[in-house]
Amino acid sequence: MKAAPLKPLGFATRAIHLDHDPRQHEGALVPPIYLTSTFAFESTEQGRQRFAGEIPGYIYSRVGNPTVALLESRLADLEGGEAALCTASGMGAITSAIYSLVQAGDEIVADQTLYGCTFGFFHHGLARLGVTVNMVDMTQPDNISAAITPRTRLLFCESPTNPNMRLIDIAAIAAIGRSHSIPLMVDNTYCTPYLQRPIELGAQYVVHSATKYLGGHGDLLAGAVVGPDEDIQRMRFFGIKEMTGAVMSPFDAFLVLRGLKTLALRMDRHCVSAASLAGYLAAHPAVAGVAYPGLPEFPQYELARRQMAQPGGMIALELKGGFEAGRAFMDALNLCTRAVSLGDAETLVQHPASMTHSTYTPEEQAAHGISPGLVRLSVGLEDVADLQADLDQALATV
Ligand code: 3LM
Repeated sequence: MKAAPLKPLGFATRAIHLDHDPRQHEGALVPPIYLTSTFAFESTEQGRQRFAGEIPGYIYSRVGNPTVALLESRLADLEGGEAALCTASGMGAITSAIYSLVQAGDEIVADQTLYGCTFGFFHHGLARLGVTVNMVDMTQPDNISAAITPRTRLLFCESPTNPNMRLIDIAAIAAIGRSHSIPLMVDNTYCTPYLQRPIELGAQYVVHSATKYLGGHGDLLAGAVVGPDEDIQRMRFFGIKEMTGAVMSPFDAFLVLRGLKTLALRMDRHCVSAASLAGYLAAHPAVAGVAYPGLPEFPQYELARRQMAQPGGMIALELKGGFEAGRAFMDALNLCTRAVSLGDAETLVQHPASMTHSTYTPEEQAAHGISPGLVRLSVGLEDVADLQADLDQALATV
């Protein structure tokens, strides 16, 4: 299920066409959904050979399915990796991948700010299995070398980080990892391969919550891992098949394939609208601070320009009145929807300290840079004038 890059073709073209030839499917423009759990063998010997890996062919949808395989080949290609594994959710991707790479006694060095359930998995789940995760501020690459020990098996980060928009210099971190023969895994959910390609920057693995921009319509849960073929096969045949069972449904694969067709268009619009709203918010007297990588005053603006094709659709903001003002602002919004998740057509607003990052204790939030007053905005695809009007009337109430 390796990707076959159609290299001279552009990103959007490959996201729409790669590896689907209607002539092989009765002329069907849209790839069919193979909604089947199992696959018939022509003979007992053929079944044995497929199980033994002596011949290619599908066996059972927990280890492979043609609709899911098409999505895997597109995601591998778009991320510039050898192969991909699709999973039931982003957490399914992160757990299935990491269970395949570490064992009791091993260590991981991760950035200090992670999506709440990734933090929970690292801090609580892996700890129970005897795997230690050392969390450091990866915006200072020197911290990584100091945290690496002979037991370190993996470096892990998001960039931008959820929810506070810190950027990690992926190329710099990957180079440190390489000098110790330790691979880097990057959660690329916030950017998608349209805005940032960590493997081209030196990372070994990319993980995604495809629930977000890749799906793009808030109607599914899905995830993916991209990386070297050999490792992806281990994640498939051990991580998913024997550990998590976090397999993607063929129907969800169909929905993500549909989402990919408009990924480039949608990301362009998310970015333009977010840039406009970030500028508006930064100038508003009720706003204490805005973290958006496209603002010239963003502390890592230069890194954003180097590493990301565009600054993305996510904004973190803090109001002058702190937590209480943030709550009043969120409650006053009419068009923007109060909901967790991100990357949908609808603009979503949420309060990380009490929602997505409530897996951190208040003390951990303080130590990991998640401020109690932070409000997160996932800028959607609505008319930006309508969004600004909604933000404006809500800010006027605080
Ligand atoms: C959220 N995030 O609102 P799923 N990696 C990143 C993520 O943001 C997420 C995952 C992995 C949110 C979900 S919070 C209850 C809702 C950077 C999810 C996990 O398993 O597909 O949800 O992905 O920030």
